[in-house]
Amino acid sequence: MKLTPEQLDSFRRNGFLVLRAFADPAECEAIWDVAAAHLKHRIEPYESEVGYRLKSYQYRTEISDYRSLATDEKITVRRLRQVYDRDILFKNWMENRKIRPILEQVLNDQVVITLAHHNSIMTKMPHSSTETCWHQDRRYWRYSNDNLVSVWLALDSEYRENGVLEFIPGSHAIAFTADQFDEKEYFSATDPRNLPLIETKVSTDLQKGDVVLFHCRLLHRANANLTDKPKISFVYTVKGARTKAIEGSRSADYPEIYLEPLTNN
Ligand SMILES: O=C(O)CCC(=O)C(=O)O
Repeated sequence: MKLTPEQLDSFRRNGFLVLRAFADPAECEAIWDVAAAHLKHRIEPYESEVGYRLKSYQYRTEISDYRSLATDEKITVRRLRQVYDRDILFKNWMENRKIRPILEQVLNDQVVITLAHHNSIMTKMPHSSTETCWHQDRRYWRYSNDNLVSVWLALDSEYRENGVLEFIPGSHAIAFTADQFDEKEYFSATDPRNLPLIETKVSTDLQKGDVVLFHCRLLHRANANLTDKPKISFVYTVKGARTKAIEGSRSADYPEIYLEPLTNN
């Protein structure tokens, strides 16, 4: 399957693209079941809501050991990390051949899975999850250029009340100055210079099997989950083969999976 010229143009202009009903619902349900078991038993490595808030910018950029080291039974898991190696179902989704020609189009290069960063089951647990503020994923990642795209899979319905992603269209292509971000490099939602841009935010409800592609520099955020049901999503990141992780950074600390090219892009 390939994108139409209009879809490709939309991705390049807006920095994201929604692919409706892309994944098989049965595959989503199977992934949900395995994810739920790993969440129930809190299988490391994972990140807790508390850990997410406390970690510094430097920690997120440099440290590779992401085990939670949690001792508190009541802790809320925010994301399961390193899912590629957890289960064949996760690996199969990340190596899915139907999406590969699309990823080859948006990257205009051979597709490489980066295990260093988004390689996660993202959760929003009822009542105990937190808001994620406006940010670019690229801020903690160290690569030779920006040719990285994340693949978000909705395993069930996602909407405003349970924390669906919101995006600022076109923000991936804007040259911001460092002082428009706070010390953890969140895009300041109180800076008067940022407000007109934030007002252009968009979001769309997602259904089971919908996929969202988004560029690593696209500003995005999400609400806490205010419903009674967990929201569980899958996100992984791919890069073009010509994009290189910077030696000595966390981005270079994990293997990369080079996927067989399926088109001539
Ligand atoms: O679900 C969320 O709260 C935010 C997820 C996110 O920002 C990301 O995966 O980059």
